[in-house]
Amino acid sequence: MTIIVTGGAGFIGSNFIFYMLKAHLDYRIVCLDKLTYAGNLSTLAPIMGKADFRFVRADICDREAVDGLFAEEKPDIVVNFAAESHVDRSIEDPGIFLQTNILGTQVLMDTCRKYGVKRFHQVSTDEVYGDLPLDRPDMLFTEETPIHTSSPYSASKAGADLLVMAYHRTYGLPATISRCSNNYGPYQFPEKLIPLMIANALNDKPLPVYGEGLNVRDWLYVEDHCRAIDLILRSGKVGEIYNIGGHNEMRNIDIVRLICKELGKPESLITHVTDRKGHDMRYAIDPTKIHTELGWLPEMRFEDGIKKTIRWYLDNRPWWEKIVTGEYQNYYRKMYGGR
Ligand code: NAD
Ligand code: TDX
Repeated sequence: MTIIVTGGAGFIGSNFIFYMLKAHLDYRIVCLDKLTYAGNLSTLAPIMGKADFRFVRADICDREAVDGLFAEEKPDIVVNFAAESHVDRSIEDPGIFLQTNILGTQVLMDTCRKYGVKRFHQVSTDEVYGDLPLDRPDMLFTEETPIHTSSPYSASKAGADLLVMAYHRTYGLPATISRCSNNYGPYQFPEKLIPLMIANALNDKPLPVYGEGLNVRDWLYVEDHCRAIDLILRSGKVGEIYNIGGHNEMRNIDIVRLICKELGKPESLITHVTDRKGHDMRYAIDPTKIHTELGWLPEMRFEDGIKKTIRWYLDNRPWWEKIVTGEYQNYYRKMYGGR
């Protein structure tokens, strides 16, 4: 079994590769990644040179490179994690989001058709459903919730999802889609809420909470997400969409306070800054379908997962310090300077 994993040098993709190599000793994984600012080859260092793993640097939008790799590897399955993934960056510069997230997905699917790939899995997000009101805890996103996007990022992911379903219906592409809630865990790039707050707190820097910090996200430990995708690949039905989430809604401000507490840092580091444009209020996934049809349930409790994640950032300082002392400083100044 050969699986091409795109975007495998990023946060969830790398965790997925580690998970799959451990769970299936007879699988071969080929990682295709462009190594944008978010891709990090050092993450994959422990498996580089292993017989069941290969890394190839390429852009999913590069038809020739993608075709060449498929011709060589004849993959059974393609799992597409490759994406521009940060909402704030999409607000600053949407173009690359449309390019990679939509057109890159098209290139992958065209190539899957050409080589008769048995499964194309698109890793999507709950953000395609838009947001939910804070005062309606009974409302959750199901697979039937209409697409209703807020940011260029979520619109680009929704565009890709629509294209995947169109390729399935028109060409019979054996495709599946998963839409997961916010992930946290090791190897997450410190532009996202949890690792950014951990890194800033450890450096005694201000903790920039957008607006009042009352926005709610539904957090899932990254390994639970990886296990769900593995299950969809093995038992999911083609043409189907599966929501993934663990009923773990938290307000941003409460997450930041918890990080302060765990690290023994004062809450006076918390600084309320100008809100994100078009900021989604609340995400909450109804995972009934994947639970009843595939038997998936999250295994990591948030109380344990957040401690484990903080411990990982404490134990792996060189991994994120190399990032935050580089080009990231320009990004940080641009996004947060005078905000
Ligand atoms: P990430 O930004 O950490 O990693 C993205 C990876 O894709 C990087 O390694 C980058 O180099 C690579 N990449 C970007 N453009 C590429 C291109 N044109 N060709 C090849 N590789 C390219 O992202 P992540 O948080 O790991 O998210 C992975 C996927 O999961 C994305 O599709 C995202 O939309 C989705 N998702 C993320 C979350 C979350 O909470 N992080 C939740 C739900 C869904
Ligand atoms: O500095 C910050 N301050 C802050 O208050 C940052 C970076 C974020 N926030 C807020 C904005 C959100 O309400 O925290 C919340 C989480 O923000 P992000 O980590 O940027 O995640 P989000 O916008 O929710 O999107 C994430 O989940 C869905 C991923 O980045 C997406 O790739 C995924 O699809």
